[in-house]
Amino acid sequence: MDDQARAMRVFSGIQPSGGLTLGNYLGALKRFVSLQESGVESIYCIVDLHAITVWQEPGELRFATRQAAAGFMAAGIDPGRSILFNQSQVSAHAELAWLFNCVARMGWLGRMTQFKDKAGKNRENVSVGLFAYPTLMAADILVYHATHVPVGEDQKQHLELAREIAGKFNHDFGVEFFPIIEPVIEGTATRIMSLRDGKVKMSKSDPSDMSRINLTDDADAIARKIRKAKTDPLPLPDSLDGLEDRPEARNLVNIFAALDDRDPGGVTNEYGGKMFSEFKPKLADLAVAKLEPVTSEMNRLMEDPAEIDRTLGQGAKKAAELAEPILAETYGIAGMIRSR
Ligand code: AQP
Repeated sequence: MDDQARAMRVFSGIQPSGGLTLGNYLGALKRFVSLQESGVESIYCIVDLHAITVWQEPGELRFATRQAAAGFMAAGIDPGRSILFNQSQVSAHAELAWLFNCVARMGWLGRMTQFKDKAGKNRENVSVGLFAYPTLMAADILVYHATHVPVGEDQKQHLELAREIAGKFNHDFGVEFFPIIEPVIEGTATRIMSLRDGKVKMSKSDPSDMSRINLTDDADAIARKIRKAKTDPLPLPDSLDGLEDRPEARNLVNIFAALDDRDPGGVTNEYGGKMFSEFKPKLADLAVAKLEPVTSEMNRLMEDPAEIDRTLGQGAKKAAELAEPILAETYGIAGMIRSR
């Protein structure tokens, strides 16, 4: 491990607001595994407190939390080397989020595009939690003094807000306590798009199951969804320039490249001039070959939910040991008496 890796502490999370998608796998899990393999200290969290900012049926939330944990492990996260837990088991997240609610400004949160998209015209009726989502996210990261946060493109604005919150806290109290975090948004899979509309993100809560590949889909479902994925009637271009204004084609090329760990330009070099009727079956075969081992390992892990719960509990204990001293110091800086 080099000096830079030694100085890094990575934190990232995934919401158990449904089953994991190919977007979560390529945009998050696969990158988490590479960071773990490079020896960086990594903390990964299933953010159940974030998930409940929109209604979750309790039984489904429990199931989705275990399934997300199984997804992390099946993708290659080793709970012996990385910390893996669910957020609500470490109360320091919610406690620091309250302090940050008192640091962040209404105007900052009101500008968040995810809030505007999710609230839509229903602003008066969404939960206060949905509005305050980014302060909890800032707390998730900063309660560990994490330095780097690997995320997809959609989370960039929230991370900028977390930097503002850290900066304002440090400034208001005249300290250099919270680090200024670095978003890590890189690679070809930072924004995997819906299979039905190349202009919207692939999302676990999209009402159309055909818009996404779930990590629980079997080979037939994967092949069917790719076959039916929206495209255009033109052949694939032989360079990336030819993909401008062709969002669906661009998305399928990006998915191919990310699954095959290569550059999208290499994919257009190889498939330039070919029709989608030829490209899609190749993409389906590749997706099945890469995802099938993950899906079957997830299914195996899900056969023993008690073991998953034990793993999450052990992870939460390790996470709390890191978070609690940082939280205690934060309370002290803010002038709160700690007499225990
Ligand atoms: N389509 C995507 N492409 C690339 N990365 C993605 N991520 C999510 N979707 C894509 C990344 O996965 C991590 C976890 O995201 P999340 O599940 O916590 O929240 P999200 O971004 O809001 O994902 P969804 O699927 O859209 O959830 P819902 O539908 O519940 O809102 C993040 O790093 C995210 O960038």
